[in-house]
Amino acid sequence: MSTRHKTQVCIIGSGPAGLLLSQLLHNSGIESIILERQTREHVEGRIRAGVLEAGSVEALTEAGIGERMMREGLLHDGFNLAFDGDHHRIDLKGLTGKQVMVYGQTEVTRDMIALRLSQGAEIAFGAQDVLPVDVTSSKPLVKYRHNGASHEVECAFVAGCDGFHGVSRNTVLESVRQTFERVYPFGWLGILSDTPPVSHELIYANHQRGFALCSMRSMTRSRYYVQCSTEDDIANWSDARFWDELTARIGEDAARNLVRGPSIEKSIAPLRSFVCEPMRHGNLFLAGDAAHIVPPTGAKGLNLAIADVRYLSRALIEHYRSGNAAWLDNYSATCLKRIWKVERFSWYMSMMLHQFPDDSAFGKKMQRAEFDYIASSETASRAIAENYVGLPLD
Ligand code: FAS
Ligand code: PHB
Repeated sequence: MSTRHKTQVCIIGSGPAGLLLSQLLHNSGIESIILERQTREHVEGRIRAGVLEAGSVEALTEAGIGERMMREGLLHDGFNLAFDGDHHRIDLKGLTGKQVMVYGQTEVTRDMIALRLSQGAEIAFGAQDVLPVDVTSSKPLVKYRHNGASHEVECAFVAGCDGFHGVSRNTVLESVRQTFERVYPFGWLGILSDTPPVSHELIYANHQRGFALCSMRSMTRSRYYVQCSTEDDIANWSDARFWDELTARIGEDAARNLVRGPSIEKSIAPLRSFVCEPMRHGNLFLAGDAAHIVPPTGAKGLNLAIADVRYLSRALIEHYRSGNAAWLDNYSATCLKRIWKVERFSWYMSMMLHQFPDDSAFGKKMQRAEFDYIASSETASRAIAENYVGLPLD
C-alpha cells in the first residue's frame, strides 16, 4: 500500500538544479515536491563548484537566494592563465564589462535549502528507489520509498535534476536518447585549506608536470587542484606532496605567496564531457548534470545547471499562466544550442591547459602557441572572457 501525494511538478534531486527550480516555481505559485536520495547533511557537505557567472548571480538574486552570496561572495574582475611560469591575465571586466562571483556551490546549496524549508517546501531527504513511471502520460507517477514506507507522487511534470548518476536520464527510452561523451585521461585532485589564497584572482596553470588551479572560497579559505592520473589514489597524496606539486606547477612568482596548511577536504574527481539528447521525454524534463557534464576547467557545470533551470522554470510558468506550451516544446532544443557552446569552451580550456600523456611534441607546441596567441591578441582574450563570464541566454 503506497501513500499517494499530489503536486504539479515532481523534482528528482536536491542539488542546485532541483532546488533552484523548486524556488522559481514557488515564487510563481507553482507547487513541487523534491525527492532527494541523500541526507540533508550529505547534500550540504559536498564540495563542488566555486565560480558563478554573471547570469547565475542574476538568477539567484531574482529568485531571492542571493543575500548571503552578495554579502560574502567575492566579485572578480579577471583570472590568470600561466604556462611554464609565464602569466597572462584575462581582464574580464575590461573586455566584457562583466565580473564573476566566487562563492562556493556548497554555500549556494545551503542557502537554497534553508530558504525552501523556511517556506514550508516538501523535500524528502533519504528517498530511496525513486522511479518515474508513465512519463509520456498526462499523469506521470514517481514512486519511491521513505522511512520504510512506499510512496507515489502524482504530478503533471517530472523534472530530472538528479545529476550524472541519477535515474531520470535512463527514463528517456534507449531508442529515443542519444549520448555524446569524451572521457579525459586524467583527473583533478582537489584540496580545501583554511589558508589565504595564493593570489586574489584564480590562476589556471599548464606546466610540464601537469595542470594546476588556484582558487578560493574566501580570503581565508583556499581551493586548489592539481591534475592527477585517473588511476591515482588519494592515499598516495600527503598534504606535503600536494603542496610540493602545486608549488612546482604554479611558478616561482605565485609560489612565493603560497601559504601551506592542513587540508580540510581532499578528493579526486574524474573529468568528462557528456551530453544526452533530447532533454525531454513526454512530461519528463532533464536539467543540469542529469543531461550533461563538462570538465571543470571552464567553471561551467554549476552555471549550466542554473541556465537549464532558468529555461525550464520560464517554460513551466508560461504553461501554467497561459496554457502556452511553446517554451516547453522547444526547451530541449533551446538548452542544447547553448549547452554545446559551453561544452566547446570547457573542452577547449581542458585541451589547452592539461598535459596529455600521449601528446606528441607537436601537440605541446600547439598548446604553447595557443597561450602565446591569447597573450598577444585582445580579440583572442575577449573570446575567452565572454565565455568565462557566461554566454547570453536566448
Ligand atoms: P547535482 O549532482 O549537484 O545534484 C543531483 C542531486 O540528485 C544530488 O543531490 C543527488 O544526491 C541526487 N540524486 C542522484 N540520484 C538520485 C536518485 N536516484 N533519486 C533521488 N535523488 C538523486 N562544476 C564547476 O563549475 N566547478 C567545479 O569545480 C566542479 N567540481 C565538481 C566536482 C565533483 C566531484 C563533481 C561530481 C562535480 C563538480 N562540478 C563542478 C559540477 C557540479 O558543480 C555540477 O555541475 C552541479 O552540481 C550540477 O548540479 P545538479 O545538476 O543539481 O546536479
Ligand atoms: C573551484 O573554486 O572549485 C573552481 C573554480 C574554477 C574552476 C573549477 C573549480 O574552473
